[in-house]
Amino acid sequence: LMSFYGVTYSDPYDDNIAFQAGTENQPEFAAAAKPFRYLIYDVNPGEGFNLRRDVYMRIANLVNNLNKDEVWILVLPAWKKMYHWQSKDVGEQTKIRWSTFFDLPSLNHHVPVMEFEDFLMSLPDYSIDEVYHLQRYKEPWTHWSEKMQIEECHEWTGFHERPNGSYWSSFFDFGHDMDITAKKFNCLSIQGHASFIKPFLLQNTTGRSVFIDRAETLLHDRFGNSLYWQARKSMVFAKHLREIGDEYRAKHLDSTDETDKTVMDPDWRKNEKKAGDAKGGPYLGVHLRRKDYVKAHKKHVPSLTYAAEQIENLLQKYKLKKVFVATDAPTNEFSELKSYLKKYKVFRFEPSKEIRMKYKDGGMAIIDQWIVAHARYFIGTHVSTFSFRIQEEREILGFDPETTFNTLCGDDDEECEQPAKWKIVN
Ligand code: GFB
Repeated sequence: LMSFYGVTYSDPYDDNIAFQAGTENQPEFAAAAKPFRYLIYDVNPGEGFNLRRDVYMRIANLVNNLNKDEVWILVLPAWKKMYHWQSKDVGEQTKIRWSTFFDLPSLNHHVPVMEFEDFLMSLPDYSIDEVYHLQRYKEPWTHWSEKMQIEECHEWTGFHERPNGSYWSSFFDFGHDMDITAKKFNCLSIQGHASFIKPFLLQNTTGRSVFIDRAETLLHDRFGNSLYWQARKSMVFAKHLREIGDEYRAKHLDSTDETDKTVMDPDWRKNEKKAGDAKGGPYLGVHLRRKDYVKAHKKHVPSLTYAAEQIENLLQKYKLKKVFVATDAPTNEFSELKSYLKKYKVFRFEPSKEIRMKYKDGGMAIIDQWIVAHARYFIGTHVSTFSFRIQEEREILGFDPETTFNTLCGDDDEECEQPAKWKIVN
């Protein structure tokens, strides 16, 4: 038996090791004398950083729900190189801990979480009990209903059966230098909300550690309700990244939390801002998504000249002299944009090599999001999840939705549909 926070857990394996490894992240959740279990998940390799943040919320709320019946710990999928993380001079982008990007104690206020690496260290012979690779049903649905069934695998899974019957996979790249396997592997066809899988996990699985692959297949239980926002609020950015962003705001944008009215309690559970509480710094914030979007979303992504025109209109409307641009644009495109806005001060976060080495492309994305989220007025890019996460951040900070849910228009897009206003529910 072991106990923490006054709760006693029976312990068939030695979990003390696990919790020593993640000492700052001990679960605060109560359930008497039950062995706890681990839910590990992964997402389709093709998905980007900001969709992955959305999948975290779905799984966190599944784990939140599971914890009403049993103690489950959410094992955080280590970050590895993605298509968009293209910097070659920042060292290897692999096996990155969540604490590089997010504040673990804050996540832990919502559900018990643990880094994959720490979980591994606690795992007897690096063997995960059960893996379910989620997949869509082959036949298209005419009438949507929730359903699930173990079926043959329809697609490549990345899991390979060994002669001894165990399954090998790369497990967030750790499997390349450690022999990590699963005892049991199945493909599970599923169509449903995240918590639809709860009875299956409670009744049909017996392993202590259960791995759900392609977790993006599961839908949000309830999009936009209070639990959704609790999960979102718990994803507080790591302090070291917020500090870099705050320093930049103060130095270049005359922006501090006191003057902008964006002072937040360090405990997210105490923040219940109302729309309009935040004023924002004296600058316009733009998320200008370029690279693959220029071609992939031709109709909705403006040319640089038209982007500059829209930016200038907003600067005049809001009587601002400075604009901060979060963008994945190459240097020449950014210089071109600047050349169209000579009357104004145009900023972009330009990190030192040291900072880039330390926090990689993911960290730079977060610093950009943090700075741009504090602007007096924000305008983003059509259907970019990068822009969506900024909009949510501004809802949490207490901005008026009118200053948040805006997107740039494409050159020939007369309709220029604006994003839905997903307002915070505290
Ligand atoms: O986050 P993400 O999935 O957003 O992908 P989308 C964009 C990635 O590009 C980020 C970089 O994770 C960053 O690495 N990036 C984009 C930026 N904008 C910025 C920026 O302003 N600042 C910095 N520092 N980095 C998805 C794609 O992109 O769109 C999917 O991931 C797919 O593959 C989908 O193409 C349609 O939602 O914009």
